[in-house]
Amino acid sequence: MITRRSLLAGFPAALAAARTTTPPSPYGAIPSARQQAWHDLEFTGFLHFTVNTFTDKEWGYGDEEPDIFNPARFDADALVGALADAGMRGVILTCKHHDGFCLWPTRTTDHSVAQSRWRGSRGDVVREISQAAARRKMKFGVYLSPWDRNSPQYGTPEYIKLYRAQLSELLTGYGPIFEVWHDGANGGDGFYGGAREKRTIDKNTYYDWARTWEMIRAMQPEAVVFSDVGPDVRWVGNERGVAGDPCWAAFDPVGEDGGAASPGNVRTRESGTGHRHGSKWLPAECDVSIRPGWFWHEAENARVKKTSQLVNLYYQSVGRGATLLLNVPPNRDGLISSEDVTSLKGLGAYLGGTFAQNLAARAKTDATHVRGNDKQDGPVQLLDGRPETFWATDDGVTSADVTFDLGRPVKFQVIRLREAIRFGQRVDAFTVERWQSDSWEQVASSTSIGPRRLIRLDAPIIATRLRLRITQASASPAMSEFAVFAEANLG
Ligand code: FUL
Repeated sequence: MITRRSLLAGFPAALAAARTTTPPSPYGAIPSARQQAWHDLEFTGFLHFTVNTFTDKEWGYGDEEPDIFNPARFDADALVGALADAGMRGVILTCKHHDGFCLWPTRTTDHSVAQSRWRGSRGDVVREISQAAARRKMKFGVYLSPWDRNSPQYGTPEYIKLYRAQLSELLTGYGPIFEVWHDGANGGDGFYGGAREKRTIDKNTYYDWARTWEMIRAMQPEAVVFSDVGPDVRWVGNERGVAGDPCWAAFDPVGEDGGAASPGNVRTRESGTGHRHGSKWLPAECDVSIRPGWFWHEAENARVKKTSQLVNLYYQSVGRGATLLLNVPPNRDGLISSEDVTSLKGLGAYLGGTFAQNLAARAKTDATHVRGNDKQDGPVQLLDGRPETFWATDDGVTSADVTFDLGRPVKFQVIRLREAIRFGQRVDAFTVERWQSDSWEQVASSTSIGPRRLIRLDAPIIATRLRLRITQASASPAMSEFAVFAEANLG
C-alpha cells in the first residue's frame, strides 16, 4: 500500500537521483536498439543440419533424395538444451543450405522435409527448434542460403521471388527471429533441376539485397541482419572464431576491387579489426565450428574441440567485443554427439563459474575526473552490474584514472570492461595497474573496448588496490563496467 509516509520517504532519494549533468553527446557511429540487444547475447549457437548430415558432405550438389533425411531420434529440446548448457543465448538453424533442401514444409518447392519419411512426412525442424528455443528462453534465428543448387530457377529473376517467399515463410511462421543470416558462398555448379551446369551470378546486383533487407525489417523489425557487409552485423572475415585485436565496432565495407561491397564481395582482411572511425556501427560476429566441418561427419568425432580450446575462442571473440556463433552439428540420429556434449558442458561450467561474481563489486572508488562532478556519473557506477549506468568525464577530458580499493587482497585472473556504447566507441587505449607496496605496477594494457573487453592474465594475481587508466580516447570516456573474476577450473 502506498502511504503518505512512504511517499515522503521516497522523496529525498528521488531528488538525489536527479541528473544535473547532461549525458555526453554520442561519438561517431552508435548501435541501433536491435544491435544493442544482439550485443547483450554475447554467445550464440549454430546448428548445421540437412541432407549433408546423411551423405557425409559439406556442400550438397542439390540432387539429394529428400528421403535420406531421417533423423530417427531427433530431439529439439536435447539439441537446444546442449547449447543452453554451454552458456549460449540464441540459436541459428540452417533452414536451407546450398543444396536447397528445406527443413520446413515450404510451399515454394517440393525439395523439403515434406518429401522425407521423417515424422511421416509431417515433420518441421524449424518449428521444433524454434519452439524448443522459446522453452529455454533462447532467441531463434534463421540461415537461408542465397545459393540454391537444387532450384531450376537459380540464376533467373524468378529465383529471387522464390528466395523472398521462403524468407517470408520463415519470418512470419515461427515467432520472433533475432538474426537473419545470409552467407556469401557461391561455387557456381549444381543440379539446378537436372541441368547439372555452372551458373554464375553477379554478386552485387543479382540478389537486390536492399529490397530483401527492407522486407525483413517490415516482417521482423527487431531482427539483426548478418552478412559480409551487414547491414547490422558483419562477418569477421575468417571461420576460425577469432576477432581482430583491436576489434572496432564500426566498419565501412569495400568490395574486393575497391568498389561497392556486397555479401560474398568484401575486403575481408579489414573485417576483423573494423574501422576505428568508420561511419556505420557494424559489429563483428565470429562463426566457427566445434568440429573441422560445419556438418556432422563420423570421421570427425575424434576431432571435436576440447573445452580449453572453446574457452580460448571465447576470449578471442566475445573478449574482443564480438559475438561468438559456435556451430554444433547434430548427427544422423538428430542429436548432439557425446564428444561435443562433453566439451559444451565443460564450457558452460567454466563460464558460469568464472563470471559468477565480480570480485571488485564492493570496492571503494575514486576517479581523477567525473563529469560535472555529478555523483550520477561517478566511478561507483562501474560496479553496479547495470549496463545503463556509467562513469563519464567532462567533454574534452580524454585521459582519466579510476582507483578501486578492494579492502582486502583479492586473487583474480580475468578483467572485464564495458563502454556505455549508446554514446559510441570512445576509448582507444587503457591500462590496468595494481598497487605494489609503494608504486603502481601495470598488469594489462589494451586498446578497443566497445561492448566488452575481457583480459585473461597468464596467471592469477593478487591485488588490494587496482587502477584503471584510460590513456587515450577519441572523446571523453563513458564506461559502464569494471570487473575482475577468478577463473574457474577447466575441469
Ligand atoms: C559458408 C558456407 O559455405 C558453409 O558451408 C557454412 O554454412 C558457413 C557458415 O558459411 O558460407
